[in-house]
Amino acid sequence: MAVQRALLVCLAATAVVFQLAMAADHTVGAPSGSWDTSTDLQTWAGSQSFSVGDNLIFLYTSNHDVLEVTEANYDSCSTGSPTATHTGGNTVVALSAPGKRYFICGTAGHCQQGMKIEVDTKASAGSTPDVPSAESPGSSPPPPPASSNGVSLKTCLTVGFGLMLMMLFAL
Ligand SMILES: [Cu+2]
Repeated sequence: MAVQRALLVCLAATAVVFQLAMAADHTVGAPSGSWDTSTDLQTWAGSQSFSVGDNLIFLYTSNHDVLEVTEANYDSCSTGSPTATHTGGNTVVALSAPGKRYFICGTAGHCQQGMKIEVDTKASAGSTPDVPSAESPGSSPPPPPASSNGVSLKTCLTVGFGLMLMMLFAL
């Protein structure tokens, strides 16, 4: 019936909002290190699980920078033709798509000393791109639901969040 369907749509919309709010920030090298030559950055990167929607945060001093490079230039520590260059000590890279990305420091010798990370971003846990869906192919959240029923999105999210809390307590 219509009310149940509206509740389900509200729950789904809330789940999307909740998932966006859950996006994680990964500060490179943290908590014990940073984007520098003394941190074991490969071990750090291997300890992380990166998901679409997460952010990669580089904090570094002025003798470093952040170059995004191709896999070949990552392997060879070639700083000549980066696909992106970041400076300034506080660089936030949005991991907006699944796949591998490669970052090295452009200061002479630093990549060879280990200032390089490979980041393998997975599709976010809640998204199942292969499942046929009535929604549009884009990654846009569901349309504001139930407006025809006179229910606002805010009410919908409130109800959806309440339902999620009830489900949590029921476990
Ligand atoms: Cu460096």
